[in-house]
Amino acid sequence: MSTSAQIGVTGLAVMGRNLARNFARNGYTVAVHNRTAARTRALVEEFGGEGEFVAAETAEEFVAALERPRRLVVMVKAGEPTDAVIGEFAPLLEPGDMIIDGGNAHFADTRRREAELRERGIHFVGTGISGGEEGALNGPSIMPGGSKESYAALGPMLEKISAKAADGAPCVTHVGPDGAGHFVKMVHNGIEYADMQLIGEAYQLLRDVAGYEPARIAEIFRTWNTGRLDSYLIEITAEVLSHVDAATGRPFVDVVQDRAEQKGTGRWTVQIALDLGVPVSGIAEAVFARSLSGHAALREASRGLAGPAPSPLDETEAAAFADRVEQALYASKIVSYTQGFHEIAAGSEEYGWSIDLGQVAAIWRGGCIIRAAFLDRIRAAYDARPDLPSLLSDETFAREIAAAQDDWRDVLVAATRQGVPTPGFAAALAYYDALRAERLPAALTQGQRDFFGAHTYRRTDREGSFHTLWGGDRSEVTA
Ligand code: NBP
Repeated sequence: MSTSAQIGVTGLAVMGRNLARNFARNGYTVAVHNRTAARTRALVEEFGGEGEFVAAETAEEFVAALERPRRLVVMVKAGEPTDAVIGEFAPLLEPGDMIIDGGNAHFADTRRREAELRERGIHFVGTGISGGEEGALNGPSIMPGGSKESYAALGPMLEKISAKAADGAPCVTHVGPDGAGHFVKMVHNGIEYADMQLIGEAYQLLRDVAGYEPARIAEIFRTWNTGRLDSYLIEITAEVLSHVDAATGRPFVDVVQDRAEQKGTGRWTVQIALDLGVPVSGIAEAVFARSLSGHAALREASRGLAGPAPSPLDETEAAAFADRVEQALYASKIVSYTQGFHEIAAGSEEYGWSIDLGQVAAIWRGGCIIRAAFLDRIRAAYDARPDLPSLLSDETFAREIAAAQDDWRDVLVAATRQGVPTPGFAAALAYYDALRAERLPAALTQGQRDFFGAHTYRRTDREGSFHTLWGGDRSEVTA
């Protein structure tokens, strides 16, 4: 066996196979390996003509095929399979070699694995990869963590196989040490949940309030896709909505069960946000909305509950309403990204990752599921002011929300009057209003907590902690 392969991929299901082909198509010699060897043989038989592959049946053969320092990409099911594969390969590696985990690992697992392997001199590069199977083959957005040295040896190869943004920049950057890459991938997926929920709410409003059919709504999404909402998710929404079911002749969206799954990274984004104390209400509502949709029995039992009488719009009103929905969708989207970037900033602070938020926006511009023209403007906002407290503090975004807010509020009024659930739009507006509020009822909360639990409070006019003797003469004491 020659030691000629510049990179190896183990785990050749849909993602690993396509990633291996992507490396090979870009001129690299790729060692390929899979637990079940039949997959390895199938890859070489089917796609061997696309480039140079070295098929390895055993772990030893695979490692021996790699030039040093070895670059070994693991694309297996996240969780125990990843630990099993690391356990199998690490003893065969030498200091300076790299294990690149491209699966959807939890960043805490990545931190643990990185620390363990660092002890043995092996670089563990937890890498978020977005774009699904098509992206893996033709250019994903890649979010590698790990050491700077590993990026020096690996970065140029990742830059070659990654998606390219409209300005030609590769959609990959060294996100930060240890688990930073997987953390950013997790939040990417959380934002993806929120984006999809907001688009779903816009669709439901156009259907139930404006009274439009799916084909017409598809046209509206196509129009929106030529403006500031230009994005992969809006584009595919139009495709899905215009698709007609061949068996029934009905709109495809009407024959699909309305139950969505929520698992993995979307849920983790919310769990970690709770741990970090970051309000990601839009992402949380998206996870909860999917969860609610899946409670079939509960929904069935609740179907007869009272709702408002329908009040159809005429053609002119419906068209005006559709324009307002675009405003509400755009404003809510800004809030989702604001929340997601806040979580990344908080994670970066907590774990000392020094993540460049502008770079994160930049590498999401191509290849990944949330790719959008809009991300270029987020990049510009952080580039202009790296210490931006929030995207809402950026002048351009603030101005756009100011222009959208009346319509945003009107859409929520209409949704509420007509009984259309819009938890994403509503959470986004509540977040916006809470952030800009002069005073929040948290002062009352603190008073209640001091009353029942002597939890103390701080005053607006003096330093220190105070407690009121609620059960006594209600005088105030210093706590
Ligand atoms: P899967 O997540 O379905 O995993 C299948 C692969 O894991 C096969 O190669 C299988 O080998 C291998 N494997 C398992 Br399962 N247990 C193993 C073990 N104990 N030891 C060795 N190998 C084991 O594949 P995928 O959908 O290609 O995804 C790969 C990774 O990429 C996952 O972490 C996924 O979350 C992530 N990801 C997927 C997407 C996507 O769009 N699908 C996007 C982004 C990231 P076998 O052939 O011998 O059973």
